[in-house]
Amino acid sequence: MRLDNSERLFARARRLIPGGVNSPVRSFGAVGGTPPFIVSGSGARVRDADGNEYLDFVGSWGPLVLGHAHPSVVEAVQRAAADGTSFGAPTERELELAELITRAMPSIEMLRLVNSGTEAAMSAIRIARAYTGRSKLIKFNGNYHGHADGLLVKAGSGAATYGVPTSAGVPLGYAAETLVAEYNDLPSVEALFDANVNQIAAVIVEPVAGNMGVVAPADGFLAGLHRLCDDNGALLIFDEVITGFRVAYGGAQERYRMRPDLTCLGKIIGGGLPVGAYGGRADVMQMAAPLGPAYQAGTLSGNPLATAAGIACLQELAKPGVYEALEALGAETEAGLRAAGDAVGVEVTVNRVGSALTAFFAGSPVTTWEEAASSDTGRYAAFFHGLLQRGVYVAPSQFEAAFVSLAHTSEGIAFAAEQAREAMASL
Ligand code: HOZ
Repeated sequence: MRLDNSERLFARARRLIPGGVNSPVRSFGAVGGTPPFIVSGSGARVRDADGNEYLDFVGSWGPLVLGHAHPSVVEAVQRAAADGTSFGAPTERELELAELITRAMPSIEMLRLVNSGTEAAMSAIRIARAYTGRSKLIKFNGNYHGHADGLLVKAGSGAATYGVPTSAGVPLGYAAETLVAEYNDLPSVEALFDANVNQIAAVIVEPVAGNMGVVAPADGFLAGLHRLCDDNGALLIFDEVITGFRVAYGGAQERYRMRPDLTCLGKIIGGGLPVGAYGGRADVMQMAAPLGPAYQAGTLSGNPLATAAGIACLQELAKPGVYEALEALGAETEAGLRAAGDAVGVEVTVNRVGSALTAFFAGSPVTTWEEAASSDTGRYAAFFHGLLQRGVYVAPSQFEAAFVSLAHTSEGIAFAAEQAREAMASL
């Protein structure tokens, strides 16, 4: 496989853009080599600047549940663009998208549209602090909630990939407001509440961890979190940027029958365009300006293109049978990866929730960040390149998820499983 054009583009990009990329994991730092520069995507496939084609399991890191360039989404964006790309004024589409979201997630009584998951998490936390009059926040080791100051503490995803769990440039005072518990470990949360009585505004959690690789919540973990929050006067925030409209139409909160106080959503509700949202209990959301004293604003919030794409995407996802199909395709992918490992005697632990999954190069179950972090990342890097050379594109980091879309087929998944077997055989 030749990457001559991508190499040239990467060299040019590195002169102007830190690491040549606009988001660290894309630089392939964790796996080595040159990232293919993508020129187009259609359905489950992407094509790079050298004409190589890949079966894509990154799906823009989750939002493309319908696959690339889905006709309904493309048409909605084209129509919206013809009517103007930004007004910085209210539009009916914002309302339509808000209605779709609140119908899907009954815990969201009111919401605000923003531009990214980072903004959503940052704003949800501000609202929680305004509502409770408290400043401290509990997050989980290996959970990622975007790159706002104070959230880059023991963050998973790119931060974990590059071994900088807590970013430079975050004032110590901000970081000190963030307390870190262990995912799937209620006693670690209880200990923090006990040590910080009446100081904790909120607990923020990825209900299914996706940014340390996929790790499902243990039985009773999410309900236990809500109980601890209620007992201690704190709010529970679900970061459903990855799981919302992915693991069920109503997200992880539907799948695990939860009703968080606040929810953060991201790219999926824009069909892959830049968008985010935070919402939840009306009494809490009324803290947001102009109703309340917590300020948050944005010219591009509720942008016409993003809302048009989001409405088209959610309408497709609301059709009967969608989540059954995703579940089945996810299960086939899981089975294929397990069979590949078994066939060649490579130990892999495959975690899956619906159509999101991770194959950890670990010989035992992965239920916590510690266990995820003990995976053999060198093996993952070799596996990654083995797949890429064979036309299968997965995340260039052990600590991310693979996503199956409705555009994937059983034949495609069988092909990917065969490539996985060959890639594992040559490890
Ligand atoms: N680590 C991010 C996803 N969990 C990467 C996002 C991106 O590079 O677009």
